[in-house]
Amino acid sequence: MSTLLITGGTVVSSTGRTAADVLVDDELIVAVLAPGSTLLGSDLTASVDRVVDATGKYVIPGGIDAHTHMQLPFGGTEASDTFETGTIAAAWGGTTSIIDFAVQTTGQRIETGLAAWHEKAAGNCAVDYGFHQIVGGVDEHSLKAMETLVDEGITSYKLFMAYPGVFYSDDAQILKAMQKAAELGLLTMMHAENGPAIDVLAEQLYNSGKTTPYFHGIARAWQMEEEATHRAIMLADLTESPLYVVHVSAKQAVAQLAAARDRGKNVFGETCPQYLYLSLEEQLGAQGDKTWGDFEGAKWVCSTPLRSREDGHQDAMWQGLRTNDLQMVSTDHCPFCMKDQKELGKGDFRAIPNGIGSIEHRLDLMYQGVVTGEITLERWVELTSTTPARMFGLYGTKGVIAPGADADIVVYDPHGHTSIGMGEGRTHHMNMDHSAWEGYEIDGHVDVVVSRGSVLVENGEFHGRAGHGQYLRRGLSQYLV
Ligand code: DUC
Ligand code: ZN
Ligand code: ZN
Repeated sequence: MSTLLITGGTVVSSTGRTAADVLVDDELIVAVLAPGSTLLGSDLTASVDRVVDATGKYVIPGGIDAHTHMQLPFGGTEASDTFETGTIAAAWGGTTSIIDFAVQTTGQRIETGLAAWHEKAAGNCAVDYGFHQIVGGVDEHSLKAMETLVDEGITSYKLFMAYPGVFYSDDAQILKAMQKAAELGLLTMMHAENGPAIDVLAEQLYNSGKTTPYFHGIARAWQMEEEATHRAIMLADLTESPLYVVHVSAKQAVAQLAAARDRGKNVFGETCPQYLYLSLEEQLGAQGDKTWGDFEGAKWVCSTPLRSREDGHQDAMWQGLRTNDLQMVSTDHCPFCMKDQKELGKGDFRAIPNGIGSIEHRLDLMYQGVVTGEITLERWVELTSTTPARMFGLYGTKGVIAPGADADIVVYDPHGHTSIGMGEGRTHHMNMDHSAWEGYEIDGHVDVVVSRGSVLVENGEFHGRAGHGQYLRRGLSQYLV
């Protein structure tokens, strides 16, 4: 048991900011005190085990990244961050909880896939972790197995309208799964892209000699995302199943979500930093790197794809975050190295493993949106911590600085600076041979990171350990109307 006092900072929540000291006892926040309060003694700093001076800094609830893929077998290889390396990188960036996707591949039992995911994560995480369940084969067995998920602390599951032959579900399967989810109170998460049509377009492009990463973005056209988003919404409406659409990148898909929300539906959307900052033209079409030439764009091959800046998709994502037509920002952290991994798709963009690594930079990249006036300070906290906690049944324990909550706290310095990337003086701890964010400069800095009362990062040093992170048994969503 030890006590920790964070003094002199500005505590920021989703609803406001206030000068306050935060007292931590063992793993929990036990008091949020007015500065100078003598309620618990005239000099609390002398009676606690440790003091963190947060003068001039923000004190925020630890980040929750609700969309990660550690060690995901995908695209003929495996995502390059282990639960250990990925959660250490998360901690560096102020993320103290992740929700990863346990995988049931087609033909496998859900129980087997879930057990394998527990095995990969247990004892290896530096921050707390929970799971969503990917249902990669909707059949009698998996529909039955869904009945056990809530007891396992898994209250959300993901279906794919893309990737035929891998994770894909057809409409009949989606309908059946949503009916079951509605009965059980599970939140349906959807990868909303029309996979069969995309595969045809991709093949046509490839056959006409259009083989570079840029054409990944052309094949996965916005119409494919809008159509699938609309279809998912209609199926969710019919089955009265709450719906959460992951990695939204097309402005037309946001419009579909907004229309459903205007009708009062439990329909939600997440976007990711890559869809706010990066584009089809600048990244997927990149030719700047001497080593990779026009294959450099492979660094940014992910699905849904980066979209055209000319068409205004990035602006629409920021706007959706402001209007709450999009409720959250997760990373879809799914890192692959260029060497031996992305390289698999040299000469054929269809074989490039899909994914970008960003788990370390989400808080910083979103804080830059505060600096540039895209979102407020409070919205920053809401998008990166409070809503993820509410959406996925963790609120009260996570997502808030209040007595009784886990002491997951970040001291963020608005006068600090962060240079992202692999170069000298820059920051990158993910297990990748490149950064998708090389050269990004942030007008702020993650100074101190506390997870359940343990200081993981301080003074530019990592003090955490693999195994500190505990499995999070989640409750039902606390965000539904
Ligand atoms: N999209 C990605 O970019 N990677 C993992 C899976 C997905 O849907
Ligand atoms: Zn997806
Ligand atoms: Zn994903």
